[in-house]
Amino acid sequence: MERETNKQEGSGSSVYKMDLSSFQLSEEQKFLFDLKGYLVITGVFTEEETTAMREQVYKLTHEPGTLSAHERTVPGGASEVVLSNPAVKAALNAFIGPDVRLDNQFVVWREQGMGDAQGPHQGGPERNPHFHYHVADAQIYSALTRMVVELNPVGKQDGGTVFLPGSHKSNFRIPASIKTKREDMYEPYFDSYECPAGSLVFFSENTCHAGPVWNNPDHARAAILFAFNHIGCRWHRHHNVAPEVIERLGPEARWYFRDIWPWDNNDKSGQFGGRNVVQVHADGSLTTSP
Ligand SMILES: O=C(O)CCC(=O)C(=O)O
Repeated sequence: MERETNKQEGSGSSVYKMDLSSFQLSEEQKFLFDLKGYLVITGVFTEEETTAMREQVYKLTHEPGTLSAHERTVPGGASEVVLSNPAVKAALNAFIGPDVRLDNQFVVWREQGMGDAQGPHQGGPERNPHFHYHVADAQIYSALTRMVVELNPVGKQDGGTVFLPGSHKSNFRIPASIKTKREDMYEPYFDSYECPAGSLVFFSENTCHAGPVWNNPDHARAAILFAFNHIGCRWHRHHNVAPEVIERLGPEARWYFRDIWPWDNNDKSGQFGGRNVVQVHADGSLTTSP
């Protein structure tokens, strides 16, 4: 955090400066995300962080009353670490650019036999260009990008999310013969992944994907699914994060909840350089999008 560089003299307040540069994705990781429309990054969170988040997701789905108000939705409580993780920030910077916001979150706890009711969705030129997948000047603009935090191990055929690789930029609509919900979600078209607990899976929402029925009898699929977008764009009507949760977040996590605009024409004083920021006051309180 580099508050000093943006300090406003005499105001006792400073502008929080988000640092997205502490880690960089490799050339191979960016290439694979662009090629296939999804990317798995294994072993991102420590065992301690993963266990705490798994417990939070269990309580959220089974006994929410046992959680304090500030942890009753993600990313409050144990899951706040996700938004400051260097790999998360590096990937969002690589896939959306430096002006990111959190668009939506939900959690899943799927025992054997439970699965997403939806069949394969998205992929191909189905959406308005503002929400589609683009690359310009070596920057990916993936617009609505989903990030899954897997909190239990996932085996190849366990029922992690499956993807139709390359479909985020296919030029034709996906034929119904491929897109139809099927018994076997894996063969021959869809890719699945395996990963240890504490891993991340990123995908463009334009990549045709599905959440198949969970098959593993030994443990549930426990996951947090975030969606991110550019600061000027919103897809979901609700981010589903409780106000009491946002109120308790530190400046780094609060940054993802800036209002939905990239430029302020009325910032005549130039106090914030026209930018959409988080202000940190002398007493530690925060103002989002002042
Ligand atoms: O549940 C899953 O694994 C997939 C989630 C999904 O379909 C989505 O984020 O649109």
